Parts: sequence; structure tokens; C-alpha cells
Amino acid sequence: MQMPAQDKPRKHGAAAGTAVAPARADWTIAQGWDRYSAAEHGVWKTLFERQTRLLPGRACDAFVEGMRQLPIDASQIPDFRALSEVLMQHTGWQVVAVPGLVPDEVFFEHLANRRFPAGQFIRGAHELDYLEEPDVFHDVFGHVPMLMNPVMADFVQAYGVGGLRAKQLGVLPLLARVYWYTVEFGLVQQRDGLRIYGSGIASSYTESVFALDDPSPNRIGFALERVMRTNYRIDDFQESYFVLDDLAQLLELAQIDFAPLYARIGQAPELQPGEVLPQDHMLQRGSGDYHHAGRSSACSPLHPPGA
Ligand code: HBI
Ligand code: FE
Repeated sequence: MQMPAQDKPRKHGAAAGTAVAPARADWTIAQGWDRYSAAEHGVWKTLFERQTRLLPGRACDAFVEGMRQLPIDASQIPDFRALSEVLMQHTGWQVVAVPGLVPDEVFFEHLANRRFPAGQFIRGAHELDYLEEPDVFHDVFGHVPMLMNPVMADFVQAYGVGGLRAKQLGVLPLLARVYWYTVEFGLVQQRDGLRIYGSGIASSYTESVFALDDPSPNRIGFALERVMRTNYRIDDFQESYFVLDDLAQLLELAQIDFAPLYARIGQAPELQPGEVLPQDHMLQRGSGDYHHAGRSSACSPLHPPGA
């Protein structure tokens, strides 16, 4: 998506380059809750209200339940201290503020210690649906409710531990796909139908509809090695979503020794996001129309390329 120069989103965190080298080695900053302007709280309110209207019947039960128990509402950007107090009681997680994207090792080190680094800033009113870096709405509205769930809480910590290791082994892209197709863009089969648990979907107005209702994308039963071979799009809706039978599947995933998988999958051919294999368990075969038409509404909060 091309934008006039003056409308280009400001870069934050690691994406902003060395000009904002962090004062602390772990890249945390004060949230500075008192310093949010009325306009910034207003952007939160707009995003919160439209997303809250959309999610009943779309977000999975764990998401809805997590949201209900947290001190989050439309009126203001949440205070990370209040969120952390409740999270800590339920699953031992905390929310810490960071300027934006942080280096991979820093990100994993936080997760491995059950600290979720959340962007301190909020997107501007002119870029409600377009985001290059995770902001407070994506990170808090999208991720934090699921961290109230014990299974997700353990899975994300395991991703932090595994990420440190994968980075050392030079295989981070393989592991990052697991995170992408679960924590960020995962769907789950509930008794009453297909539901969203991925934060990239849950925090996106347009993708919350596209991921569940649009005939275009593939919806494929989650299979670990298959997912580890599959590239993903960071600049547009996903072409394929992977569907868990149950969130409890993440618990098994967190216990798998990935080392032998990395060796095997390193050999197998990479798959493109829209590709379908004969052995895939298809819940819905997508028409592919959206991506074939070359439209690009770019509505997913983006994560770093190469992730
Ligand atoms: N930093 N703040 C932030 N949020 C992320 O989701 C994030 C990051 N740095 C690195 C990263 N994600 C990815 O590269 C890893 O998940 C692979
Ligand atoms: Fe995210």
C-alpha cells in the first residue's frame, strides 16, 4: 500500500533505527499513562467500540472470558499496572511497555519470563486500519485477553524459550511461522462453530470478518510441520488460516522438542501462503478470489519481515 509521504506512519522501537537506542537493555520504558492525550484515548475508544460490536459470536470463549475479567473498557487506554495485577493473579503474566518492535532476543527473553512487551503508543486516527508495528491496541486488546488463559499463557512462554534457541540455531523463521499461524492468526473449532483466537485477527476490524466469513481464504486443520513450512503474508489478509480442534492442542505443541523437526523441515520445500497439499485436512477450500484480484487493503497489524 503506497501512501503519501506525510501520511507514512512514524516508526517506533527497533524499526525506527538507532536514533532511539533504548535506555534499558530490555527495551522497556515507562508507559507514562498520565501522558496519553484525550485524542489518544479517543482512538482507543473508537477501536474498542467497533471491535467489541464485532466479536460476539466471532471471538472464542477464552478470548471473551479473558476480556471480561480484565480492567479494560472503551473509556481509556488501559493502565499496564492494573492489567498486570489481574493477569499476575490468573496466569503469572505481566504487561510491560516498549516503544514498538524490539529485537528478537529481547522479545523472546520477555516472553520466556512471562512478560508481554506491549507497544506504548497508539496508532493515529488517520491510520485506524493500517499499522506497520504493533501498538497498544493490537498488543493489549489482541493479545492480553488470551494470556488470561492458562494454555495460551504456557504456550507463549514456551515460544519465548524456543525462540531464543531457534535464533541461536539459525532456524527462527521456521518457529516464527508457528507463532504467526497460532498466536497471531489462529482460528479454533468450537462446539458452536469456527472462532478467532489469533490476536492479529481479533484486533483487526476487517480481518475479523474476512478470516471467518470470506469465501476466499483456505481454512486448514492445523498440522505442525505443514505450518512450519508455510510462508505468510505480513502486508495483507492471510491466504490460509490454520484451525485448531481445541486450544488444548497448544499445550501439546509447547512440549514438543523442535530440534529434530528443524532438521527435517529444513530439507522440505517451502510452501507459499495460498498453496494446498493433497494431505491437508481442508475445512474450507478457499476460492482465492481476494488475492487473485490483487486487492490489498492491508489491514493486519504487521510484524517484522523475516519473522
Ligand atoms: N517486538 N514488540 C514486539 N512485538 C512482537 O510481536 C515482536 C517483536 N520483535 C520481534 C518479533 N515480534 C518477531 O520477530 C518474533 O516473534 C519472531
Ligand atoms: Fe502480535
